[in-house]
Amino acid sequence: MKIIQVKTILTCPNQNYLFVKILTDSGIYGVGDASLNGREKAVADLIDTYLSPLLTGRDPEQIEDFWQLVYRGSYWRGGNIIMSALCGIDMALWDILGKSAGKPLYALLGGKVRSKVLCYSHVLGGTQEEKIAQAAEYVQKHGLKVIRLRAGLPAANGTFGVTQSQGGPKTEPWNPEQEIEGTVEYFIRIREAVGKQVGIIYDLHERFSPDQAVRVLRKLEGYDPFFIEDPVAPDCVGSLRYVREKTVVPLAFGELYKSRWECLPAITGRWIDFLRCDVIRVGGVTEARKIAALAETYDIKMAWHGPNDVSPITHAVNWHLNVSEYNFGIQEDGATDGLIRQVVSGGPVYQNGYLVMENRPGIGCDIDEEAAARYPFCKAYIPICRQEDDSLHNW
Ligand code: GCO
Ligand code: MG
Repeated sequence: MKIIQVKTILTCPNQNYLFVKILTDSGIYGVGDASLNGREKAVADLIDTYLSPLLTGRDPEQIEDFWQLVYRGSYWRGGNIIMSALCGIDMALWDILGKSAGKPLYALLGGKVRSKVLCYSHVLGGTQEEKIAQAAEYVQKHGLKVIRLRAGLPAANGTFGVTQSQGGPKTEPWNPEQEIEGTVEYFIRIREAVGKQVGIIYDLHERFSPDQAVRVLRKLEGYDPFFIEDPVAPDCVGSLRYVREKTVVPLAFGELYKSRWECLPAITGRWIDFLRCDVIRVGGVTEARKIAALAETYDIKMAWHGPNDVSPITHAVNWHLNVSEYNFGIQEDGATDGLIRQVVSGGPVYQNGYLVMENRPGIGCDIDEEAAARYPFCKAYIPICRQEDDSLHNW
């Protein structure tokens, strides 16, 4: 079998996505997700200009060799643009392998060790009262066992991702002292509303400095968080260790890591309980399974990043990893309903606190190219944060 064409599909069904479709001379094709919120065109250009010519004529089964060719062979290793491009291709190659073997991706990864995937969803709401009502409804009506709260404005419509072309990034305010108080009060109110049995995750979204993060975490210790995500930013590697040493709250980290080497200090130092890498950011299935194996070696559970800004294709890949990896923890289930469902079919479905998926060869998703063309790319930025003195802060 030989690769005859590599297509990039850029589309904006309410939010920009970048897909890769690899066609072979056997008629089998594979699909992958290379979406990088706010920088989609840069990734598409890398694939179209540099990577597609390297793929044409190759045997699609040589997945590891292609991964190494892009990672090491370009000399300039890694980074978000390269790894996202690599991921779109890597996913599509695994999809082809599964389809040609007539097996779902999880079977290629060693087979199922569980039948369904525990998941959590985001409490969005508007006012605090609405959020509390929404959390209670998630649990009582929809059977969610774990819910997620978030520092700052929630990732609701238009706060990240796009509904229309933007001239520049939207600015959100950030006041750390108010946020420390607000975070703790909000967590306690949600705990009272949902009861003791429900897991509560709080994504602090890299917003706090190490000393502020410790203040928040210590105050939350008595309220049993399932885990606290990204209490600090990843730039200064030692900050996570500083926080870890001062609290007993379970910690999750990793959505901004771009390779297994970036994960290493947190894994080998046991600074975290859950590793939350994003399969697109780390270069696809090939790297994801190595990262999961490394984490398993150190008794750390996986909680793959699964926000609203990745497509059902990535949610499906997460699902295949989750059912086949021993050290599964939990899966983030960012909403993938809405217009994207017109473009991508397949992927996991929510069922009473878990994600389940039909048995199909490969990843199990397909792209409707005509539907994608109905929603053309729409330039947009991720928002930014500014403090009261106008200084820029992590969003
Ligand atoms: C999460 C993430 C996302 C990011 C988003 C940025 O935990 O789901 O923090 O909500 O903000 O992926 O594009
Ligand atoms: Mg997060």
